[in-house]
Amino acid sequence: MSLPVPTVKDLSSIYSINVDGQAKRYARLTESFEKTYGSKPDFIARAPGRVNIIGEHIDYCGFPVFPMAIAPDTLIAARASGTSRVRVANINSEKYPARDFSATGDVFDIDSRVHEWSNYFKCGYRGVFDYLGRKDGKGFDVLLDGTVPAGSGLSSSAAFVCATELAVQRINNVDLTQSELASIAAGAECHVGVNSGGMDQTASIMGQQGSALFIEFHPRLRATPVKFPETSPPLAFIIANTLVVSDKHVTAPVCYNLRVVETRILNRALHVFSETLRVVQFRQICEHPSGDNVAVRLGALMNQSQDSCRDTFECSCAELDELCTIARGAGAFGSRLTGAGWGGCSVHMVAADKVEQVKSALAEQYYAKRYPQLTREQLDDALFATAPGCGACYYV
Ligand code: NG1
Repeated sequence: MSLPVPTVKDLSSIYSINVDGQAKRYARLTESFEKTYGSKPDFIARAPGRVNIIGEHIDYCGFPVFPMAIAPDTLIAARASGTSRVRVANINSEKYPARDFSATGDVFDIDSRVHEWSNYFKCGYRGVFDYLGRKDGKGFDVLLDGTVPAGSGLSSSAAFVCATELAVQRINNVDLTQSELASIAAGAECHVGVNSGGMDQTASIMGQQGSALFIEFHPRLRATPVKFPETSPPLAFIIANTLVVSDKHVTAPVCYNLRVVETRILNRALHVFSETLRVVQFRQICEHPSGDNVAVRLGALMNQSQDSCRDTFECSCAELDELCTIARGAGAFGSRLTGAGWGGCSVHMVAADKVEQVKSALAEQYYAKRYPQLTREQLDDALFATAPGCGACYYV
């Protein structure tokens, strides 16, 4: 059964750490909204990024994947305006200047040749209305605040598109289910020229606190929460960003979209089938963690996935390989790229008592050498521990 998107009133049901910091962020967003548009927002729509633990470049072939939602997210503060305009602004107005569209006209026109931030808003907007077979949108004002780094493999685009869908449907008094919204969002990025699969959008909408998701696409979209095995010490995850920006939209013809068609070629297909098997094995070990060395066996599957991405699918890069080598050397059970690759982030599975040790090794051997000018804050944004977080919701 697919559920509607929940509405929450308490930030501690969204975030498990730094709830005070998030409360300040939400208050800043509400204040900026009031300054920009003259009154408070009606609600805030929230959709998270995700980290894929295993199952890379197989969602668009229809095979199952194993991601989890994370705390970094896109917030969209929104208010019905009673006009016929859709006004879209971003907290980061220098990088993402404000735009203004007709609610029934040019908001539907997406020029995929232009690299324009508001195109992702239009994808979510158009996705909902195309699905409903309507074009009669109401005017509203939105202000965005995103903390998922763009081009990092943590699905900033899916978080943006999913949060937009939530805002659009609530303003227009529509209440689609989570699986409807995930499916719509999965198809919507084709309007910006990326032939994406459905992993990111499903993880963003259906994420569950404390669980990863085993996502299947056939015979229909289904996300089954799976807990990581209880080990002693418990398992923990670290995300490390190469800081090499990999923009799928810009490089689609020679990277992402090319791989989508290349999966028909035996070379590439070997990755797809072997990776699918690893996803199934990973789930089996999580659900039936009998025998010794559970963490080592899970880690080995992640390491094999990285080898296959590097050698057979050729979507890794020197910086991702280096992060994986350093983390494994410092005690990680498994290390691999996450997301499309060619830059962006890596993910590392470690024992909870090794988190600081692995982070220090990465900080000293990668970031201090390649990016000596990074501030403490920038380093904290690039290298952080993470846990399975909850999916999209409204905050009122
Ligand atoms: P990232 O790089 O996180 O956007 C992309 C695709 C996924 C999946 C992975 C590779 C989009 C929106 N997402 O993820 O569907 O194919 O690459 O496993 O294009």
